[in-house]
Amino acid sequence: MTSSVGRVLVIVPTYNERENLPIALDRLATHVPDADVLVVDDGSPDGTGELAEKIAEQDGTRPGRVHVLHRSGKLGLGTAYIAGFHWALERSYDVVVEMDADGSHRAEDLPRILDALRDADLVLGSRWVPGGKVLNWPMSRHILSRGANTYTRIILGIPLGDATGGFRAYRTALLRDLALDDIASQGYCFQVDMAWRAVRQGARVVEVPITFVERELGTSKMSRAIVVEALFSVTRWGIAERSRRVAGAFRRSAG
Ligand SMILES: Nc1nc2c(ncn2[C@@H]2O[C@H](COP(=O)(O)OP(=O)(O)OP(=O)(O)O)[C@@H](O)[C@H]2O)c(=O)[nH]1
Ligand SMILES: [Mg+2]
Repeated sequence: MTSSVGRVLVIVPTYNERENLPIALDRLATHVPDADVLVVDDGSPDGTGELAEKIAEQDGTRPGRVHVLHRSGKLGLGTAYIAGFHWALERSYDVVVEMDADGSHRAEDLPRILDALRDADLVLGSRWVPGGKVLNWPMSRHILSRGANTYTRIILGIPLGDATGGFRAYRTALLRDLALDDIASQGYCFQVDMAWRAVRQGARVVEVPITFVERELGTSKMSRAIVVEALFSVTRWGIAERSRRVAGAFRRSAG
């Protein structure tokens, strides 16, 4: 439960991850035994939520390690994380980690991410910094992810290699400062939105290289709608930011 950065909660959102969840929870127990885990399941038709309950009850590693939050149906990744953030804040965790259940985010990379949080408020597990890797992706996914991150970096003017990635750790003190209930973004857009809010808040954001492994079991929930949402929102935020800067420059030269 406690590490050098304090009490850690790993939030694992799930929708139909029955085959993957037990493996992910085992790997977390091996590599970060002190971290608690909150599975946020959206009424998965394949019974992931019930399986998570069973694991939470029978987990022999440490009583109270695994918790489960059930929601009524598929309400989206962004709101699953926001519900998990509130759960963590109500229980006074010091650190919250976002992690997929599908094996793409490796628990063995988490100790390095948590170490980096000693001098940061937000640590991004990054595929697109030196040392970062992606295994088993077709060229089309490489192009999409790298293109999305280059576009985000240019249009928002933020120096981040991987603002769309979903393996990251926040100090809960930072989460308390971000207006969580204003966030409507989902999918990739949710990740960019959170990073962008953190940067504007003046938070210390650090990137640590990770090895991202494409899922082997279950099915992806990524959709064209998620990519289109991200493209539109990032463009809108970029235009709003530029307008703010231009208006600021005018005010300064007039005053
Ligand atoms: N609770 C909840 N979890 C979700 C929802 N959508 C996706 N997830 C989970 O979020 C994590 C990431 O989803 P993926 O389907 O792997 O999406 P992705 O990683 O963007 O796409 P791939 O790279 O194709 O795997 C997985 O653990 C999913 O089960 C949702 O609406 N609610
Ligand atoms: Mg995935």
